[in-house]
Amino acid sequence: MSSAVGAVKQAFTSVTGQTAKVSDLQQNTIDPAKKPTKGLTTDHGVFIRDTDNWLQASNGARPGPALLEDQIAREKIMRFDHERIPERVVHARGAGAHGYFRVYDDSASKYTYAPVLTDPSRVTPTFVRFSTVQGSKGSADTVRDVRGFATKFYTQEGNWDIVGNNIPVFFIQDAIKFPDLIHAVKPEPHNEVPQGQTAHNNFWDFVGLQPESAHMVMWAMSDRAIPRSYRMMQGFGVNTYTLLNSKGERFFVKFHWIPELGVHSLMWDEALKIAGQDPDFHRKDLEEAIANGAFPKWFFGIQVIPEARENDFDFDILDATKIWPEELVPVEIIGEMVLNRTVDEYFPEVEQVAFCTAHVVPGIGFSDDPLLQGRNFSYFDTQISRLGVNWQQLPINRPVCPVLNHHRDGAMQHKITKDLNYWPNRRSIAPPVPANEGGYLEYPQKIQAIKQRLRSAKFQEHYNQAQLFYNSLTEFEKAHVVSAFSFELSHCDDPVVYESYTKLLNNVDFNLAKQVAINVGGVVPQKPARENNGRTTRVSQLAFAPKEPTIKSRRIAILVADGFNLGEVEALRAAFKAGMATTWIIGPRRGVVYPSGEEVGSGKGYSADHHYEGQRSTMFDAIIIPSGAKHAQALAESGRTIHWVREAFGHCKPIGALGEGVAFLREAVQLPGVQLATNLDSNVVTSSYGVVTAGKYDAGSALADALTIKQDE
Ligand code: HDD
Repeated sequence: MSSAVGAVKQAFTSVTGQTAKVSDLQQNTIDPAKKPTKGLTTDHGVFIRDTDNWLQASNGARPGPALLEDQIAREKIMRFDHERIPERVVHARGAGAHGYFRVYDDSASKYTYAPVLTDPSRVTPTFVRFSTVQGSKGSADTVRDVRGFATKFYTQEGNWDIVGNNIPVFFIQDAIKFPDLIHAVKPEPHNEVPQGQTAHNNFWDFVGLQPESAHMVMWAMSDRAIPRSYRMMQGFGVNTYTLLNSKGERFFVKFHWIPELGVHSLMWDEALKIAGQDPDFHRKDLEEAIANGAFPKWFFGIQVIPEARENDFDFDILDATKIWPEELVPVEIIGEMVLNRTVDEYFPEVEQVAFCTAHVVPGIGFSDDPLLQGRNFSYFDTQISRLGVNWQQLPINRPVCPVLNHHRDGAMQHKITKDLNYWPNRRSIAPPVPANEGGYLEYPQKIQAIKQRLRSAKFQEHYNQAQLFYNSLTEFEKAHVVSAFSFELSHCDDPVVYESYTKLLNNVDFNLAKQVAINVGGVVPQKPARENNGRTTRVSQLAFAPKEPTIKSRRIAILVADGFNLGEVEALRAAFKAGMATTWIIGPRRGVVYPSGEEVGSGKGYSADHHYEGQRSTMFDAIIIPSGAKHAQALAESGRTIHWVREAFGHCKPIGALGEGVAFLREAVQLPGVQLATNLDSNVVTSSYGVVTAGKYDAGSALADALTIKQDE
C-alpha cells in the first residue's frame, strides 16, 4: 500500500470526536477487536463450529442432499435474505458524518429562547446526511441533481432536524404536488430510464406545465447541481420556519449553512467522467477530508423577518419557490457546525438515520408555508414504511435527552416501560410539562379563515426570481446554464416537451431562451417576453469565496515518470502537507518510480500512489509536473499523459510545471496565449490561464502560493 493511501486509511480509524451522541452510540457498538466472545455465535448466542458446510446426508465421498434441519445454515440464509430495507423514495443515495454545532453568542435570544441557538456554552452533537435526490441507492455521486443537506441536532431539549437542500428554493409551492413532481423526476415508468438524471421527457413535460418550478429549475441547471464536494456547498432549510422569544414575540426565519471553503462546482465534463471513474467520489471526499483532519465546517446563518413586516415584500414569505434576497433581509451568522467523525458502519448510521421536519424544539416553530405543512406529515409517515413505527428508538435517531411517554408496542419495540400507559393516571406517571418548565409551546396565532383550496395572489408570480437568479450569475456561470439546458432538452425526444420549455424560458431570459432553442431545435423567440428585473448579490458562487484562498483538503497530483526530480517532489509534498492538502503521486506504475540518478529497476525509488489510468486528472483539484529531463521526455512521448494534462487544462484546473516539465506542458497545452516559463535557471513564476510555471523550484516560493488559485477562476 502506498504511503499516502496508508496514512488516509489509518487516520479513518483514529478519528474520534467524542460528542454526547457518539458516547450514546457506543452503548450499541460492537467492537470485535475487543473480543466480546471467543468467536462466532448464532444470533441466539450459541458458538458455531462450522460456518462453511451445510449439514447434509452424505456417505463422505460425494455430496448428498442438504438437510433442512440445519438451523445454523437456515439462520444464516434467512438473516441474509432480509438484509435490505426499502430505499428512501427520494434522496436514496447519501453519505453521512457526525459533528457538533455551537453558537458564538446569545445574539439570537432577541428572536428565540431555544438554548441550541442562544447558549454559547453548549456544544450540540449533530449528524448530517448529504444526498442526491433522483438516483437510486447505487447511482453515481456526481450527477446533475439537487443535493440534500439534512442535519439532526441532538439538543438537550430533544432532536431538532433541518431537512434542507443545497438550493434555497423548491420546485413546488404546495406539498400536495410532491408525488407528481417526484413521479415526473424519477426514471420513466415504462422502462425505468434514466438513472441519476432529469434529462427525460417526463421531467421537462411536468416543469414546462408547472411554471412555479421555473426558479428552482434555473438553480438545478446551474453549477450548484454539480458540486465539487459536499463540503463546498451551501445548505438551506428552504422552508420558512418561525422563532419565538421569551417575550412571546414571533419571527419568520430561514436557515442557512455557508461552507468555510467556499462554494465550488465540478465542470460538467468532469462530473460526467467522474461518475464513471469513481461513482463514490463525494462519499470518499467526505471521508478523506475528515480522516485527514480537514474537518468540514459551515457557518450557520439566519434570515429573520418580524411578524410586523410579514407583508412588506412583493413575494409571499411563505412561498418556498422564493428566496429572501439578502439586500432585503441580511443573513446573520450566529454559529458554526463542524463534521469531525466518520461513521463506523454505514447501514445503522447513514441508512437508518431518519429526519423529520416536524422535529422542532421549544423556541422554534413552523409557519403556514404550505410546503412545510405537508412535509410535516410526510416524513414521519415515510419512516414508518422504511423503518417501522419505532424508528425513533434506533440508536442513530434516539435523542440524547430522556424520552418518556405513553406510546407503546409496535413492531420492534425495544423499550420495556414499567407502570401505567395512559394519561391522566392515578400515579401521575409521565405528566405533561408546563411551558415555563420546558413544555413545547405553540404560538397563539390568530386565524380568521375560510376552508378552501387555493393559491393566494402573491403565489401566482413565478418568473421574477428565476430572472433575478440568471441576471446575477457571471458570464461563465450563464454559459454553463445554457449548456445544461441544452444537454437536458436534447435528451427529450418529444417536440411538445422541448418546444414548450424553450417557450417558457423566454420568460426568464431572452438570450438564454434563444441560445437553448437554437441548440435543441426549440421555439426561437423573436423578442423578450418581459422586462429585465435586476440582480442580487449573493447568488453567484463567487460571492462565497473564502476570505483567504486555501488549499486545505484539496487533492493535488504530482505527475511523474522515471527520471523525475526527487528533491523537488519532496519539497512540494511538504509544502502541500503544511497547507493541509493531500498529495498523490501519479506515475507509470503503482509502486516504485525512479528519480533521476537512480537506475530503473534498482529498487531504490519513490512510491507512486496510482498509475496514469488509475486516477485521471479529473480526480484532482490541481496538478503539478516537476522537472527532470528523462521524465519530461517520457511524459511527452505518451498520448495517455498528454491527454491527462490536456483534460486538466480543459477543466480549468491550476497546473504547475517546473524545469523540463514546462516543455512537456507546452507539448500538451498548445494554446496560443498561455505564458510558460522559458528560462530553466530562473525561479520566477509565470502565470496565465491558471497555469503556473518556473524554471526551478524555490522551496516556499510563489509557486505553492500560486497553486492556491481558486478553481472557479
Ligand atoms: Fe423531502 C427526504 C429535503 C420537500 C417528502 N427530503 C428528504 C431528504 C431531504 C429532503 C434532504 C433526505 C433526508 C435524509 O437524508 O434522510 N424535501 C427536502 C426539501 C424540500 C422537500 C429541502 C423542500 C423544501 N419532501 C418534500 C415534500 C415532501 C417530501 C414537499 C412530501 C410532501 N422527503 C420526503 C420524504 C423523504 C424525503 C418522502 C424520503 C425519505 C425520507 O423522507 O426520510 O418523506
